[in-house]
Amino acid sequence: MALTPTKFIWFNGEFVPWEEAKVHVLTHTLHYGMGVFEGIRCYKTERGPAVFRLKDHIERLHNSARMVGMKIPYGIEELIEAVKETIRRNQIEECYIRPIAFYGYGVMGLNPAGAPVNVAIVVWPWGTYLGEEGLKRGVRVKISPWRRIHPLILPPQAKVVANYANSILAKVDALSSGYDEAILLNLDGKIAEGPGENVFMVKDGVLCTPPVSSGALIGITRDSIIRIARDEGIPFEERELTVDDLLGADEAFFTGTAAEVTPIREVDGKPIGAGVRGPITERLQRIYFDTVRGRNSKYLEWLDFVS
Ligand code: PPE
Repeated sequence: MALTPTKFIWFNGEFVPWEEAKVHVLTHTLHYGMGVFEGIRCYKTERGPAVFRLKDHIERLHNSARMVGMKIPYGIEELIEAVKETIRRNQIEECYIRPIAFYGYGVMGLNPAGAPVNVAIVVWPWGTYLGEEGLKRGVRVKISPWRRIHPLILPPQAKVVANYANSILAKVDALSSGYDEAILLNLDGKIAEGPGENVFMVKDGVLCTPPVSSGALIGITRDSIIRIARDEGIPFEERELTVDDLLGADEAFFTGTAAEVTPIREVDGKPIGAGVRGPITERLQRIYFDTVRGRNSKYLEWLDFVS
């Protein structure tokens, strides 16, 4: 997706002009993929820009780093403030936020010891991830020939840069086969998640999503949807799901910061339910958008107002 630059990038505690936030070609993470990142959204609300679940995202960034032995030289509170300041400096009302911690220039070879841990926070306007049309009508997905990384190989619960090589293979394969998105199965053939989204389905009024043990990231949107569904009295189960379960579902959808709540209307060319956005999906989607845009007073604690 093409980028729309903003003015300033927070880079190791300083604001630098967008064009000047550069790294050396011997940046360790560029070669070996060991880095951690987050994806966060800030929405325009009546009370000004608000970041959705900012603390949860920054905590997950720190957890991801801890899981792979990387030491982020900035604390949680410091990074929360840095994100808000980056939004203020760029005078932007609605944006995607990408904090990344990576090993910089200084050593080569696999051992990152001695390489500086660099942190950057970038914000830019980012529209719908799977298209405006996708939000309304749903997307067409392909079950990927690539399996989700197994926890014995790389940690799926951490947002590690290297994990996304797996996601890119699945995404590009799905797009080149004429689909909008992929779903990856784990090594046991159970549904894990999308390349950058968690998966939900509805069967006979029951909302289901695979457990983290199936290889899914503990999505913050996933968690928000589970909480909203519970509050709405929608029965919910976390259980292992097969492709067969999904094909037999009445409704299915993706969740993610970038993807928000996107209905899935087709899997491997077969319609899910009526092949349109289902009623429970639509209801959860509506509540989610009202929540992130500050129109739902019930979940105000999830919003971090910037100004
Ligand atoms: N699984 C994966 C693998 C994943 O990357 C994401 C977020 C999710 C699930 C959903 O998690 P959450 O955002 O906390 O609800 N993917 C990010 C990156 C997307 C990208 O293309 O870059 C995102 O949505 O920001």
